[in-house]
Amino acid sequence: MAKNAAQQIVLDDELDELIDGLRQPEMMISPKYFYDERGSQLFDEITRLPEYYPTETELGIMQDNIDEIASLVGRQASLIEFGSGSSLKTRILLDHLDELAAYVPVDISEDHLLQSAQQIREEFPDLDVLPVVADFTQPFRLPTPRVMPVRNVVYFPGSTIGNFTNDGAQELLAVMHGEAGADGALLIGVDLQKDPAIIEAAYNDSAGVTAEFNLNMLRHLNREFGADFDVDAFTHSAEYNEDEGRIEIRLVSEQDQEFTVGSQSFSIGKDEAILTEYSHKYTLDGFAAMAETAGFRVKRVWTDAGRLFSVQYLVRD
Ligand code: SAH
Ligand code: AVI
Repeated sequence: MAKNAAQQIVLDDELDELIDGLRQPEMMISPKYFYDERGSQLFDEITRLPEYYPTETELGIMQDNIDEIASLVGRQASLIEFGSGSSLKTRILLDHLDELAAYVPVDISEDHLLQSAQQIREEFPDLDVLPVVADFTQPFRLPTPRVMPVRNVVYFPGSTIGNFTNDGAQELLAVMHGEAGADGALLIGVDLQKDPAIIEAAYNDSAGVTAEFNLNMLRHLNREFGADFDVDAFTHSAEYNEDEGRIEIRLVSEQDQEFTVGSQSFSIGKDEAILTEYSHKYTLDGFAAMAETAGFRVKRVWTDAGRLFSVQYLVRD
């Protein structure tokens, strides 16, 4: 389909950002490029893997504590979800929240978002579902619900916050602080530090789905940005960096090779890598300090018995 002028400007800006990342001392590509339609499907597959503990654990925490969560959110809130994907955990909220004013799922993966929103509309016919296709790291406009909300509650599950550097996470929390407004809140999933073996297994699954998810980014860039990556000449790597408390995901080049993105050429040597994702794991104190810098106070933390994951309710100071 032909791009309109506004879409072309976004693509040109993204191309500049991609090229800038590949010119860094360590080549890097933003994890937002994982999510074309196939990438969103692969992520859904990841959530069902036996090694990938975050989704099942977060779902359990939500189910165990939904009455308290619902009473904190209160009635007639507008629920604004950042990086909503398939809105899996959201259904627990939609089933229990009182007279929700609107559900606003925000995601960069357009087709996947619109399909998920349509499914939610069918399951919850009385709900005002207002999907927004946007990169939430850039300014975007929120739609106005039919009914005036009592408060805005931003929902950010999955520990997607961990995919940002600490500075990036703080900036994003500050944006959410703004979206929440005076009486609003942030309900957020935050993955916790634990035995590195458990974490490394989650990102090196035996079925190879995470490897496929990582490599699919190159297919996405080949299709959307005229890149010419040889996908078969890269392999997946995921290692836990204990000092930084994060998984670092890379695409490692199997040979000396060249590739182009847009009109720019790049060389990469055998065993050199492109960084594609961080996934930070937090301590409760470390996350609270970061949230406070963005103007939030941690009102309530729920965890599972093994303290693998947390769901937190943050209010504005
Ligand atoms: N919230 C879901 C999905 C998490 S996967 C869950 O907890 O299971 C991360 C989601 O964030 C994907 O759907 C992806 O498309 C979206 N995403 C990643 N970076 C984004 C960005 N910069 N702007 C908007 N959406 C983004
Ligand atoms: C979306 N995000 C929180 C996932 C994570 O665990 O960091 C993305 C992911 N990457 C590899 N596996 C899952």
